[in-house]
Amino acid sequence: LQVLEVNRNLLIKNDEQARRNRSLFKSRGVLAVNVLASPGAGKTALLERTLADLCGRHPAAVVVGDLATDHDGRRLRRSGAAVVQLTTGTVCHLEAEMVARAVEQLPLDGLRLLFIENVGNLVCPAGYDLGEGLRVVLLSVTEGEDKPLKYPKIFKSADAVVVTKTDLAGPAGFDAAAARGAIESVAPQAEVFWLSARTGEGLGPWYAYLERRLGHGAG
Ligand SMILES: Nc1nc2c(ncn2[C@@H]2O[C@H](COP(=O)(O)OP(=O)(O)O)[C@@H](O)[C@H]2O)c(=O)[nH]1
Ligand SMILES: [Mg+2]
Repeated sequence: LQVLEVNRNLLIKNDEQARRNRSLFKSRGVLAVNVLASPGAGKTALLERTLADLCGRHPAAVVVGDLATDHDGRRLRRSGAAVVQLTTGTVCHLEAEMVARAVEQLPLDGLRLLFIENVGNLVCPAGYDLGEGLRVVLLSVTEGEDKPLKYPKIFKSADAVVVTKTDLAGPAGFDAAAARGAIESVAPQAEVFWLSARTGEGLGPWYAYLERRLGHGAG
């Protein structure tokens, strides 16, 4: 019972900080995009590609969370975007407070897009609002088409679901119809994109979506 209370209080505190983050992003006209997926689903690869293609038109920055190492931060910095790497130690998700501290390190003037690469997993990050304007959940074809059914909470919270690594669908024996059905049944609210950060297939609709959301007033 004690533990439940602690968790509940932590989540209430997180929600309060998330509200502050959200109003900061809104007042600055920044679209914050929380990117969630299991380890290796292709979060960093998609962000590298997205930054390379959009950064020139829409100034962007990244906050990236991992348990350990600055590998992803260094990969993402090659795009020229400002990047803050958070290492969480044993914490399996990012919290609104961590994002607030990271954002203090970023130049917000003129910024339009803030990508937040969450710690890789489909469980812990689901309950933590970061104050984002868009929540994007990735599903790679190599994970299997049933993951939305097995991890419904995170998919139910998604504004968009991005099926990644479509270039590997054949070798992986990925059943696209089953995946479509699983996403539709668990996350009917989500816009769905199919793409490969490797070949570039399907990136156009993903970029158009981000630009549409930027146009709707960020935050
Ligand atoms: N074939 C293929 N490999 C990809 C694609 N996206 C990512 N990968 C590979 O998948 C592995 C994990 O990618 P990464 O972006 O680090 O995943 P993250 O852990 O979700 O950030 C790396 O070896 C990437 O090169 C893709 O679209 N196609
Ligand atoms: Mg990564």
